[in-house]
Amino acid sequence: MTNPIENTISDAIVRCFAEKLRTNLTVDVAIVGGGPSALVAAKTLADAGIRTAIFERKLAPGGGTWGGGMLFNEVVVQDDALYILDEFGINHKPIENAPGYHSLDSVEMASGLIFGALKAGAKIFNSVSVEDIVFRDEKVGGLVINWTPVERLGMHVDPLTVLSSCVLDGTGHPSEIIRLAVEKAKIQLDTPTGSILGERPMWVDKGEASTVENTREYFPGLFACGMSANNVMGGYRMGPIFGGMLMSGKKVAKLIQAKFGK
Ligand code: 48F
Repeated sequence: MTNPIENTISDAIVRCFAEKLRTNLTVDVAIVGGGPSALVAAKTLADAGIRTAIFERKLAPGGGTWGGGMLFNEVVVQDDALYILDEFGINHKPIENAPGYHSLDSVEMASGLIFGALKAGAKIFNSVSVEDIVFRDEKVGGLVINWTPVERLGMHVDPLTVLSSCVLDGTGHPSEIIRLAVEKAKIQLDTPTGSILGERPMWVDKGEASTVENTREYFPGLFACGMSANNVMGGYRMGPIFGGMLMSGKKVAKLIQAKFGK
């Protein structure tokens, strides 16, 4: 009997997904969270030939990009970061009364960053939550993952693991992975207290600058970018301006590339 189409579709989906996950159970860089900084990092790393996978809790990657400012779906980017939007082919226009600043459609930015990262060869696993890290011989060695619905429903289901040479925390404001590393692996971070300093309130230009400054390796093999990095180092928040996030993604990718000699 020939296989009915219903079955062929299901078979293809199961086989293709299993192959995608299986070939990404060991990667060079495992990124947690698919916000703007992580997506820029993923494209830059993949362009350099570094095997990169993003694990994103939500169904739609893009993090805090989609909603613009208070659901007005426009965001702002500064001159310095325009070249990154151009690399992704994302449109922008100057703001008349604010020299050096540009506005763009937040939906185009989110979808453009996702598409660019995928096209460069990074893989994205959505609806996957990272619930722990692999920590062997005092080294961060990968991620512990589970389906988001399992996490949300509190189901008692054991996770799977992904091994990687580097882990990048792109989880935004809560710095979830660095927090896990501090609380469960008891690691000393490369910060003044050895722990997470915590985000400070809004101060736009300071926050933008500190997001890039605070983007770095906090423990061998464990990096943070975007708002996660800012939270770890006690930087200021900045709201719907995204140049710092994009430049943070570029910076962390370059730091990781240097580790791989690429
Ligand atoms: O917060 P988020 O957008 O990351 P970002 O690159 O950008 C911050 C800005 O969007 C905005 C801002 C700009 O001025 O302040 O907030 O720092 O995205 C973080 C992503 O990580 C996912 C989360 O669902 C979101 O999409 N995430 C967080 N924790 C986990 C996770 C986890 N444990 N496992 C998987 N994904």
